[in-house]
Amino acid sequence: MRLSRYFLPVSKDVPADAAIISHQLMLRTGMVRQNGAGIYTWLPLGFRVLQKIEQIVREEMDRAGAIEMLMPTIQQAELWQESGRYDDYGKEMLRITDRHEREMLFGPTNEELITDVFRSYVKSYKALPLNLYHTQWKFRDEIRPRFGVMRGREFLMKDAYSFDLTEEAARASYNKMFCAYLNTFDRLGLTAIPMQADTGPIGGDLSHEFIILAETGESAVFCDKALLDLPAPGLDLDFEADLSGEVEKRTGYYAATEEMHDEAAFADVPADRQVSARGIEVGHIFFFGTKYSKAMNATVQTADGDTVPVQMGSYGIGVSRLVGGIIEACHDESGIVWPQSIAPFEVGLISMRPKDETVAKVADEAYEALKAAGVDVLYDETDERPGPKFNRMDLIGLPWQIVIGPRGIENGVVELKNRKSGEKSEVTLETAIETVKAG
Ligand code: 5CA
Repeated sequence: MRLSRYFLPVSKDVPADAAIISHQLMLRTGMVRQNGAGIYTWLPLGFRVLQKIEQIVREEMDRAGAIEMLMPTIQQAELWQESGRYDDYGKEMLRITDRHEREMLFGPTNEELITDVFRSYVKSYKALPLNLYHTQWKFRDEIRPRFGVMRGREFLMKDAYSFDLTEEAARASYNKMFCAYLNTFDRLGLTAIPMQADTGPIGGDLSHEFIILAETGESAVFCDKALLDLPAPGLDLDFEADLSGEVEKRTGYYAATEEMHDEAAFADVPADRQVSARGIEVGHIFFFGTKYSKAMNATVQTADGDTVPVQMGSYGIGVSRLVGGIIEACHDESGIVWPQSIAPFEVGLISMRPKDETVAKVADEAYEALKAAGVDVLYDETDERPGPKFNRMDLIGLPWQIVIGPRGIENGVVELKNRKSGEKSEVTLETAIETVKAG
C-alpha cells in the first residue's frame, strides 16, 4: 500500500477523556474514530488489525474442531423470554421495537439463539459433540463505557457454544476450548492467565477468565507467578486426546479475579511468587450444563432411547477489546510496537528522497520486491521531511522499517530497523526480506 493513496489520519490531538495509553494511541494513529459513547468506526489501519486478530482466533477455533457460522445481531425477544433472561439482563440490553410493535433486541450474547438453532435440527446423541461459533458484533449498554474499545457498547466478540450428551463429555469440550484459548493468546503475543471467575449473567458453576496483566486493567487479579512462565500447549496439541492434564497443569496454581479471591488460599502461595496485579479480561469460558437446554427444551435422544437435555458451555473472546489490550502490552514512548502476527503491515518502507529519481526508482523496486515476496508493506513515498516520516512509522508501530536513501543505494544496501529492539543494520534488500519473513 502506498501511503499517499492510503487513508491514515494520524493526529496529534487526543481528547482529554482518552485516559489510557492504548486508547490514546488508537486515536493518534487513526485506527478508530469515536462516533458515540462506546461506539467506534474502525478506520483502515485499525480494521486490518481487527481482521488479523479475528483470523488467528478463527484458525485456533477451527484447529480445536469448532465450526464457524454467523448469527444475526438483532434477535427476537421471545427466545430470551423463554430462557428467562429477557428481564434478568436489565438495562444492559438494548431493546428495539419494530414497525409491527414486535419486541426485538441487539444481541449482547447468543446462548438463546444458538440453543434455538440446535433444538431445531439436532435430535440425536449421534450428532454430538458439536461446537458452533461465530464472530459477530454485540451490543451491551454498559453503564460506563470507557477505555476506548476495551469497554465499548458495540464490540466484536467471538463466541462459541458446545453441545454434549454427558457432563463428562461437556467438560472435555470445555478443556479443548481452554487449551485453544491459550494457543490463541500465545499467537497474539500475549501471556493470558486462566483465572477462576464469577459467571455473572451467563450462569453455570465452572468458568475461567483469561486475563492479561496490565497496569490499566479494570480488575484486580491475584495469581501464582509460576503461571506466567508456563508455555502454551502448542499448535501440535492433539485435540482428540484427553486434555485434562493440560488444564490441571494450570488450574493447580492459585489464580483468581477479585470476585473469587480467597486471601487464605493466596497466602499459601510462596511469598516471592505472589502476584497481585491488575488485569484485562480478554476471554471468558463457561460450563453451565443444562441451564438453557432445560429452559428452552433442547433435548437429544440417548443410545438407550431416553430423552435428555443437552449439556452446554459457551466461550467468548473479546476480539475488539484485544486490539486495545495488545497495545497496552506492546508499546513504548514512541508509539505502538505490534507483534508481527497481527501488525497492520509487516514492513514500513521509507523512501528518504522521493523527488530524487534514483531513490524513487530503487524504492519503487523494493516495494514491488516486497509485495512479490508476500510481505504486507506500507510504502511511505510521501514528500515529507525524514524526521516526521520516521516518527509516524514509529508511532504506528510496524515491526520492521526498511529505509531507502542515496548512501545505501551507492553501497547496494538498505537500512533495516527492528521497531521493538530499535536495532538497525545495513543489509541487501534480499537479506532484509528474508529477515522480515523469518519474523
Ligand atoms: N456468552 C459468553 C461467552 S460466549 C459471554 O458473553 N461472555 S462474556 O460476557 O464474558 O464476554 C466475552 C468476552 O467479550 C469478554 O471476555 C471480553 O473480552 C469481551 N467483552 C465483554 N464485554 C465487553 C465490552 N463492553 N467491550 C469490549 N469487550 C467486551
